[in-house]
Amino acid sequence: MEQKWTKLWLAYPERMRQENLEIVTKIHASESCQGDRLAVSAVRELTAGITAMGGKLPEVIYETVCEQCGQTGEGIYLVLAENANIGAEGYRLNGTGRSAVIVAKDTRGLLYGAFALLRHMSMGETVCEPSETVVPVMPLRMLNHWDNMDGSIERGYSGQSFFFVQNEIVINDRTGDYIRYMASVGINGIVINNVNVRGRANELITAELLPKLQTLSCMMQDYGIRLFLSVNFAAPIRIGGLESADPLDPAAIGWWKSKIDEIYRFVPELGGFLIKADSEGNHGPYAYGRDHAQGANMLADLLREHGGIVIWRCFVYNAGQDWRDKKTDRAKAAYEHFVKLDGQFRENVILQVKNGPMDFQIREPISPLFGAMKKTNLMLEVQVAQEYTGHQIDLCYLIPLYKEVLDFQTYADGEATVEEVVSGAKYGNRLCGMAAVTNTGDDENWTGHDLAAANTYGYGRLCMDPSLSAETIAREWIRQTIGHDAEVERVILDMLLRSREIYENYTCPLGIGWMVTPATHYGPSVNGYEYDHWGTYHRADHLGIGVDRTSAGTGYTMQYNEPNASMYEHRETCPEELLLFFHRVLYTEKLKSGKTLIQHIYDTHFLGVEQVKEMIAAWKTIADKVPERMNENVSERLDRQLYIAREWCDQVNSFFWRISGIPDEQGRTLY
Ligand code: GCV
Repeated sequence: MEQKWTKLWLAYPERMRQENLEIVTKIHASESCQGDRLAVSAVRELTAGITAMGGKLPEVIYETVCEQCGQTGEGIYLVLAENANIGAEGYRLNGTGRSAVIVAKDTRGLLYGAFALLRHMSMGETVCEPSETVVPVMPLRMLNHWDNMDGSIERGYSGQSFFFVQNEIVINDRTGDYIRYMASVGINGIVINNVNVRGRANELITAELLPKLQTLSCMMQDYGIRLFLSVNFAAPIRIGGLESADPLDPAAIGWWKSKIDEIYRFVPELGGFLIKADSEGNHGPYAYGRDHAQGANMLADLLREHGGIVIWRCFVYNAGQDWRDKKTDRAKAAYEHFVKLDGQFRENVILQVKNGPMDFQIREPISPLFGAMKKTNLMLEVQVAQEYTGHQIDLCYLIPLYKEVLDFQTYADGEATVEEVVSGAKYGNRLCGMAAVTNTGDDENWTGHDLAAANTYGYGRLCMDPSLSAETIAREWIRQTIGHDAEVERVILDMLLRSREIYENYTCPLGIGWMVTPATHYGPSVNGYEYDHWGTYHRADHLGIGVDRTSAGTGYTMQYNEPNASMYEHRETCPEELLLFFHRVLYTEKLKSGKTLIQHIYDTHFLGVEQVKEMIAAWKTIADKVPERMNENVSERLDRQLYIAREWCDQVNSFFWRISGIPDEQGRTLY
């Protein structure tokens, strides 16, 4: 039966270089690899990849091999050397003329090395070329699915869930492929269900559904991935029949203890729980006058004996703000809820912090929590799903945004970038890393927009090695997914690398965010959130726009360490792309470019539309060089992007013209 889903970057069309064909006929693997589930996966992947790329089914020989064997022998060597001088999960890959040697001290490293070799081959290199030592930088490299058990996906833009259909867990060949694809870019933890645990999802931790989770967990374990579950803090009430989920109530604790023991009897390798508490209607410790540390620690104590962890989200805010209130600031919420608890969380608790203080807008400052929680395990949460960045209809390559976040200097205890904090480099902790709200669904191409898969791929690659540039990652993805045509690569690379700026140009100016259609979060609605209770305001009037978050305003700037606090505090030193996030600015004030604010808004919006037209024209030049299905998909998405870009441009520009009365200097049509 024909496969109904694409193979993403593991497509391996026949493109093996001639010199490789002669070499990759044998795989020599350490004897100790035999029977090891990860090593077996490494061999299976190499065998399948080589065969698909045009080689013959390679012979697999388990024998005594060492790093030096490759000097004289021929073929691929998988060397498991417990004393190798390589970090955990890492590998060394060397081409030595007639061989490629992968050395690791654990079999997960061998698996990553095998995928790396396949990547190089698929990109058109010879097996003798690669020479690299890679140790994953982020200890935890996680994906968060917001999949519901009825099959829907919260903020999903690529079809329905492939984990859940009609309130049942689905495990099939597609699940297996998904696991392979994610492991190939280094993912080592997957939360399969939505952080908003509703309906049937409450029952995931019951004896009825746990056996299937065990099957899924086993499949993931074969590829070095641990299964995690989102659980409802109110589970003792919802499924336990108790009256309270108070984290200090012995009855609730007792219920959780036997529940967690039961879960681990079925799924001994479960990674642990992801929890959204006291936010957006979810139950949490506040209901009992307890704090987040008390809530998280109660579960952590019970999970510890099973090797499990608690990942506790910091996306906590009061969603009931009065828009007239100019002192309360949602941006300050996470810091206010959590910094006072620094040092109080157990060792097996990680706090998961969204990249910005608001909610995955196209431009936000970096959350000040990364510079403030020095005695707590932290994890960075980014969104690969394009909730506010175009729903995988508009092209928006997000790796540059993630890199900005990782590179941000927090000045915690002197100096520490976000990368250093969440990789554990700064404080020497291992329970930390990155999590991404993923963008996959059961669409044939997995991600709605074919090119949105570059974000899925890139996220994993970045977790493995944040020093990779956005360009390198994009090139890798293009070569493996689409092919080696230089012109195709040039055009798509250019589209990807410009796409975030283009999206920003025609949407929300200078960090203000939130001009999206309420609820759906697609397309423009300048005032959609302005008089609502979500704490998301632009405060535009006839004179100017922006939120004063300085010490004279909401005081948000004070949550940063110096010199960041001062940098944001002053209009002159505030990075211009974030100007309206931090300052209220008059339309007539000049920006660094010499343009007035209002003219900047007009110009960037008109420009954004032109840039989408340029992308369409560029795509047309390569349309017949990419697979037909991909061309149809991307062409259709680009047309829809142009439509919505025009809507954005005309609505935003007309809004500002009407409210300010200031005409466009270039006399373009405003409505
Ligand atoms: C899963 C935003 C989204 C919600 C999401 C929430 C969260 O508010 O719009 O859909 O809920 O973030 O991250 O928990």
